[in-house]
Amino acid sequence: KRVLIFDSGVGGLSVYQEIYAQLPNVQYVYAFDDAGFPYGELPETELITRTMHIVSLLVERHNIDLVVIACNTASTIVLPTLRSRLTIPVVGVVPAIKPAALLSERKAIGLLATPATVKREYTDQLVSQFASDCDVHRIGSTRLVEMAEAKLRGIAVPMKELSEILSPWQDKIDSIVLGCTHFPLIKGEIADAFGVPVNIIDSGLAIANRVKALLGEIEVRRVDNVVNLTYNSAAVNHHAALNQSLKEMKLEAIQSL
Ligand code: DGN
Repeated sequence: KRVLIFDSGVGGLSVYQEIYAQLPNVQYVYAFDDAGFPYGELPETELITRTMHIVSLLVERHNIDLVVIACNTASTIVLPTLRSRLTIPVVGVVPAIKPAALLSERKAIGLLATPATVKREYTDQLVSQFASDCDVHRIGSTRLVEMAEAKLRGIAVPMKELSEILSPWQDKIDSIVLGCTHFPLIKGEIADAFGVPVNIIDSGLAIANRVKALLGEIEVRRVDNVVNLTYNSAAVNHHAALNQSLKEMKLEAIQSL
């Protein structure tokens, strides 16, 4: 069985790791649109067009059985269109507002995501459906996405800057939702920068469980070699540190579309 995992950058690797931990024998194609990065700042129409184009092309080219849109920014807007266009299951990643609201004792949670995700109507719906009894504070930050990207290229997270970004939440919340797939990659740094104990919740495990359940229902089509690739990745190809990080995650071959 073949699973395509797609994001604008390396964020989807946090989701890939969770899925791989549960399903090590599945073949994975990891693709990221580094030419369109960062998605958190793209107009919605462009985001939809890019995602549709890249995902449809890769599904066909690599005989994909299931797609994971490992990006909250894209999932909160393209899933209906993508599902109507593709015949295979499409799993999306959206902010884990519901578990956070259930876990929060103070009924005060913080949503950390991209500038686009914090403003999405879909996010408002999640909040009113699952966290109507909570104060929900939102921070939309592209800097954090850049920090996660840089970390995988061997650059340490600037802790002072991270603390400043999180400082409006000091004493206000007891749970943080990582509503961007890049952020689990810097979860430890986020916890340290926050300074006081806080629940940190992401969607990775729930997504892995969903993929596992769906794959059980899919008939095996064929088995051959593992293919991994990146989209439009000229810059990435030359990045030794990132290549090393990918290698540690058992993603070896990198090629451009
Ligand atoms: N990793 C993506 C997400 O979960 O929203 C967004 C990253 C980006 O392109 N800004």
